[in-house]
Amino acid sequence: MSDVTTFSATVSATTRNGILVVTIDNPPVNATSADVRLGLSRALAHAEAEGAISGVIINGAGKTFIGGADIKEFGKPPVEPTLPDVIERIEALSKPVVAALNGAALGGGLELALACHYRIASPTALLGLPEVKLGIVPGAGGTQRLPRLIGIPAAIELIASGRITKAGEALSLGIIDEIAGTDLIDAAINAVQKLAGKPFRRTGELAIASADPAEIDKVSGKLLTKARGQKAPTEAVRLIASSHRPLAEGLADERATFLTLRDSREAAALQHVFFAEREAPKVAGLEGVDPRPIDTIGICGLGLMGSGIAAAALGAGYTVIGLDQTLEAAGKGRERIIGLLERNLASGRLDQPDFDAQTARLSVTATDVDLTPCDLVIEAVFDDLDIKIDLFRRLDKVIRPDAILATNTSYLNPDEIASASKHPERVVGLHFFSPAHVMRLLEVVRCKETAPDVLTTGLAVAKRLRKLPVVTGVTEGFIGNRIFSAYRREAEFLLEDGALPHEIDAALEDYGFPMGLFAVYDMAGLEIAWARRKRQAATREPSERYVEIADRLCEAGRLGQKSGRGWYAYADGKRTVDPQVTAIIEAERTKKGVVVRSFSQAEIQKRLLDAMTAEGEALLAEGIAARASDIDLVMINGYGFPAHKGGPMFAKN
Ligand code: T1G
Repeated sequence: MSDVTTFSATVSATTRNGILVVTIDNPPVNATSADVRLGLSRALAHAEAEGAISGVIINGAGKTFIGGADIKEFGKPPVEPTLPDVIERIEALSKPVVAALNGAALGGGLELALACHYRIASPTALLGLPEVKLGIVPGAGGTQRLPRLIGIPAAIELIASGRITKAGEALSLGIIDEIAGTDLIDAAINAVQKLAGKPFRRTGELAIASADPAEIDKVSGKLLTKARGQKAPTEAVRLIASSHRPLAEGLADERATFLTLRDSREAAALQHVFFAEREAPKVAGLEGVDPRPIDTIGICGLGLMGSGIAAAALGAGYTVIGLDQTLEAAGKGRERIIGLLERNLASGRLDQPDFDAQTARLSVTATDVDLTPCDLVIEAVFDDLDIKIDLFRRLDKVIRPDAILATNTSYLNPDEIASASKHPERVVGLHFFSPAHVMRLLEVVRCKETAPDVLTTGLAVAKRLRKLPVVTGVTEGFIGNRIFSAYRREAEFLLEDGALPHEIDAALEDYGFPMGLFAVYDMAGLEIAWARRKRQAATREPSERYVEIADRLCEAGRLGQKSGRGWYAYADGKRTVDPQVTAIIEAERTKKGVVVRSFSQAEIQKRLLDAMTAEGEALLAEGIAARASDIDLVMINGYGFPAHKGGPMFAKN
C-alpha cells in the first residue's frame, strides 16, 4: 500500500504508478475552505517539483467531489491562497491534472475541475454552477471557462439558471471528457498516462465558439424574466456573453462582480434561505430520537391531494395502498396516480423500468382492512371534521398499534382529529401543498400528543419525499395559512381605504411575487374562504374591523376565474380590471364612510409586509413556529414570497 503524504488537515495524497492521487477530505461537502486551498497548493507545488511525478489526480472523499467554496467563509477576510489562485496553478501546471469527479462538483468545485486538463466523472456525479441561487455569480472562472468548453448559449443556460446537471448531460455538453465505466481512480490513472509527456488542453486557452446574438437573447431572455429582477443572473449573462475577451480580463471582471454581489442584500437573503432550509428539520430536544421504519404508506382519499401524495410516495420508493369510499372511486384514484407517473415518464423525469416499478408498488382498495400492512397512513379526505374523525376511528381498528396516522388537514384542528384514535400519540399532521407531487413545502404539525419518534418519523418521510419540512404547532391555518389570512385581511383593508385589486397585485409583483394576491385568490376560487367567513360570522368579534367586499363579490356570483368573474373579469380567459368590481368596492367604502386615499406601491408593500411579520411574531410568541427562518421558508415555498428577499421575517430586519 503506497504511503500517504499529508499536505494539510484536509488534503492528502498517495502516489500510484508515479501519479499523485490527491484526496480532499473536508466533511460534510469538501468545501474549498482555507485549509483545503492550502493543501491543494502544496500538493501542486510538490507535483511540479518532484521529477518522479508524471501527473496529478484530484478527487474528493465520501459522496461529494467538492460542494463549492465554503459559504461559511463569506464575509470573512480572504485567506491566501484564494480559490482563483489555486485554480490558476492547476491550469498552469506543466504536468497533466485530471479531475476525478466522485460526486457533486458544484460551484467552486466545478470551477476547479474546469481548470483541470481532463475531467472524468462517476456515473452518479452531479455538476453545476448554482451560485445565482445564492445571489452571486461564479467567482473562480466559471463564467469564463465553461463557455470555452460548451459555448456561450449553453453556459448561459446552465449558469443563469443555477441548475444542476447529471454526468450524462455533462458529457454530451462537453463539460466532462469521460464517464468512468469501472473504478474511477483507475480510469483517471489511465487518463493521466495518456496525457503525460504530450501537449494537453488548457481550458483557459481555448477559443470561444462564436454565438448568434439572437440565440443568446433567446436563452437569456427567458431566464432573466424568471429571475424577476434579481441581479446575479443578469450579471452572469453579461460575463458569459463577453467571455470572448482575453481570459485575464474576463476573470478580473468576474471576480470584481462576484465580490460586489457577495456583499449584497440579495446574496445575504438567499444565503439566509440556504442555511434556513438545512436548519428547519432540526427540532430542539429530538436529537437522537430515531424515526420508525416506514416502507408501506396508506393514503385515504385519492382525489387531487391524495393522488399527488401517492405519486410523491411512489417516486420516493414507498409501497402505496390507496383507499377510497368505493371500488369505483379507488379505481379513478388509481388512474389519477398513474396519470401523474405517466407525465413524469413522458417528460423524461422517469424511465420505463422506474415507471413499471412504481406502478407495481401501487394498489388501491375500498376495504379498510387492506391497510393493515401500512406503517403510516395519511388521510387526505374532504376537509370535514366528522368525516376525518369517523375515518380515524375506523383506521384505529385495522392498523397496527405502532403504525402512524397522519392528517393532511389544512384548517381543522388536528388535536380533535387525533382524539378519535385510541393512540393519539401516534398522530401527526402532514400538511401538503397542492399539487402535492410538485410543491416542496410540507408543514409537519406537532399535535398536543404527538410522540417524539412520531414527529421524527414525519420529518424523515418528508426528507425521503424530497420535501422541505417545517414543524408547526397547532393553530388555525398553521404557519402559512395563518399568515396568508393576515395579509389577505390587510389587503382587503387597503381596498376599503382606497387601493384597488390590480394596484395591490402590481405592488406585490413589483416586490417579486410571481402573481398578485387577488389574481391568486381568483385562481384558487373565492368560495372556500367565503364559506369559512360565513361559519365564523356568528362568533366574529363585533369590534374587529371586517371588510365585506369579498362577500359582496361572492353574493354576486363572482367566485373567481372558474366562474369567469372574481376580483377581475376573465372575458376569453384574459384577466382584466373590471369596473363592476371597482363599483362594488366604492359602494362598500361609501357605506362605511371611508375617507378614500391613494397608496404608493411602497406603502402597499410595507402594509402587507408588516401584516405578515406581525403575524409571524405572534406565531413565534405562541411557540407555533420554532424560528423566524422557518416562517420565511413557509412563505417562500408555499406562498410565492420572493426568495431573493429572504422571506418576510428576514426582509423586515
Ligand atoms: N459551504 C459551506 N457549508 C455547506 C456548503 C458550502 N458550499 N454546502 C453545504 N454545506 C453544509 C450545509 O449547510 C449542511 O450543514 C451540510 O453542509 C450538509 O449540507 C467561488 C463562491 C453539496 C449537494 O451552492 O447544494 O462555490 O446543516 O444538507 O443534502 O464560484 O449541500 O450539516 O450544519 O445540503 O448531502 C456553491 C451548496 C457555493 C452548493 C450536498 N455551491 N450545497 O447536499 O447536504 S458558492 C453550492 C449543496 C461558490 C464559487 C462560489 C448541497 C450538496 P449542516 P446538505 P446534502
